[in-house]
Amino acid sequence: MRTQSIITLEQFIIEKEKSNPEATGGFSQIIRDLMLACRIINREVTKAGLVDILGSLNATNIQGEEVQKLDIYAEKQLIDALRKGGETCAVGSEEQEEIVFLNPKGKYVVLIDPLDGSSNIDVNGSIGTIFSIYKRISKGDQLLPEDYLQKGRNQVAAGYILYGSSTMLIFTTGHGVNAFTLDPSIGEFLLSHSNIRYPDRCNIYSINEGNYRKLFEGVKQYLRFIKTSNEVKKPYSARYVGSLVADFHRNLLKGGIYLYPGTTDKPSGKLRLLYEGNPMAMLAEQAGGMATNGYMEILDIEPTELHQRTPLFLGNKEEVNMIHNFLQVYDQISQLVTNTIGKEKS
Ligand code: P6P
Repeated sequence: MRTQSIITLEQFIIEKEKSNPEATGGFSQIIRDLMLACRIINREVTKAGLVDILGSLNATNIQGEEVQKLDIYAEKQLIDALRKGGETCAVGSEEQEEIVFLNPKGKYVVLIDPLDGSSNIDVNGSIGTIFSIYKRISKGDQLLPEDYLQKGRNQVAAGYILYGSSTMLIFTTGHGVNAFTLDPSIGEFLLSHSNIRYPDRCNIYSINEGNYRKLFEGVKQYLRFIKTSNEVKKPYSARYVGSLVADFHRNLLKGGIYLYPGTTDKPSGKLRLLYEGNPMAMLAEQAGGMATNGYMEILDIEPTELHQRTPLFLGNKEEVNMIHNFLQVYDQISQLVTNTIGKEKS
């Protein structure tokens, strides 16, 4: 897992570019653009407690969530860097209701969650930037919905920057998952974990159990099973930071499952498909894991809206399949009950 020789992100990108005969350097430029922005974001995140960058703008974003100043700052850095880099046609962002058109000559479309987990900002919790990169499909000067409403299976790359006890970039281009840790003394991201794979066993479950009463029965029964069944030889640990990037990263390295299911009041759940579900699903699959909405793989969902939500089950493949079994059994039971009641009433 840990590499011996020092390899910088720049060296890694150049090597990958050389090994790809079709590479034009455009994709490499986008990674450089994103990393420039994330270095600047990291600088502000590390001093957020000192500078009056905290506190909300007393504004809410289109999700109806209170916007922290750092959200806006992060998004501006990312969009400015992608615009200057010249390779990005358009950016979709959690903070922007519409797609942001940058350059008709750009060959790529980038979807971002500029600062995921922002409710952790003013409590000094880990937060992250999530990105998802597609090749543009249409050829004309006009961007078309087909360019940014693509299935996650079409992603050319996906990743996140975790602003935690250290600052790390984790990303994949479809050939495994690699992690680069920022060495602040030289300002370089150094390859620190090669070809990350989920451990065989799922040791951790991550869910906001405050939503328990609104969960569907299949998820409730899964949680009861892992917490109380004698069939479970080694107890799970419950870990939930409230930041998808932090919870995903820990579960990837230690073996775990992240659940943000649909609920009785919000059947589509909370998380966004295009800039949370899809990038994390690509990483999970590339690391030998699995990501579904409880019934189908996230990467096969055909998007219809920029900010559409999806239930998310993300982590060890066997654990996700176990959850599917609980969902299927209890969906059948509830259907049976509904049919029986229907017959009795008729
Ligand atoms: P809750 C952050 O707002 C986020 O999108 C994810 O990063 C995180 O896992 C989840 O929502 C937390 O949501 O409802 O548990 O606070």
